[in-house]
Amino acid sequence: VILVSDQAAVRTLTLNREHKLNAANDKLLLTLTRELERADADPAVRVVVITGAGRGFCAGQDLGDVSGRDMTFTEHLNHTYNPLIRTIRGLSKPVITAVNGVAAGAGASLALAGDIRLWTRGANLIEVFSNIALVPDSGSTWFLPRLVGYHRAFEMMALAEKIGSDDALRLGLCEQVFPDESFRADVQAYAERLAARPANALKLTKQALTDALTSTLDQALDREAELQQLAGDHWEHEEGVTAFKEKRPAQFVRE
Ligand code: LHQ
Repeated sequence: VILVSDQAAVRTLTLNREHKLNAANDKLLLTLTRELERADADPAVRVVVITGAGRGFCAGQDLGDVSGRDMTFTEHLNHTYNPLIRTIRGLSKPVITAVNGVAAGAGASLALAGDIRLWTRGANLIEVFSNIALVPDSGSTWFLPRLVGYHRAFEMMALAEKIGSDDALRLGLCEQVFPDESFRADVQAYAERLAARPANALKLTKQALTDALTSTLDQALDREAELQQLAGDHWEHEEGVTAFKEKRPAQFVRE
């Protein structure tokens, strides 16, 4: 259900249930979470890409796989989706969601959960939950109002209309849009560019920004002062300053 491939320092995890637009079942969600943890622990990996096989990114919960299940909705979320989203947001390495096609329901939440969101021109996102009279889950209620504000988030959730890549870029739901034809290569090139950046500084930046999303300015200033010490004590910082003085590119990747 998850294809794992490495190229340069980039690990790509591909959701692989193409026939259902990569709709998620428990096995897919638990395997993806485990693979993210493995990537985090692997020193050869500096960036993780999550993408989908075929023409879809992820159509959310597999609706053919919910009837007769022995878990409540709450238990199901706590068992599968919530650990996945927590793992992405807590990963010490940048996670790119490479949205290659439709991202619906919990698949839309997954698309939004990346640190960097790269879309194909033809991709779209639907907060589809209200079509089946459910509440947006897997972090959508947290991510979306922070990106577009309460009112637009409510409208997207209430009407479940498709948001195309032009609107996604304008609304801040993605960082870059690439042509469909060259998408995989463009994502890989972008990921390698990110992989060359100082990994420790990026890890601490992710922590600082994540904490700041739910903190006061005072708390953010304290947190910056604390994390800056960790960044400043790391060899990456010395390398950056030395490279600047020597007028050469910094080398943040050490074998
Ligand atoms: C699918 C699915 C799918 C199964 C397409 N399941 N087969 C919920 C419940 C419980 C606990 C936890 O959390 C959640 C969270 C959620 O994610 S709720 C939201 C669940 N997702 C949906 O409601 C989305 C349903 N799908 C759609 O609305 C459309 O398929 C979209 C808009 C995603 C794509 O539309 P099209 O591009 O027109 O493709 P399609 O509808 O023709 O789908 C292609 C195939 O994929 C088709 O199968 P078939 O055998 O006819 O070719 C679909 O049945 C299948 N598929 N999504 N979620």
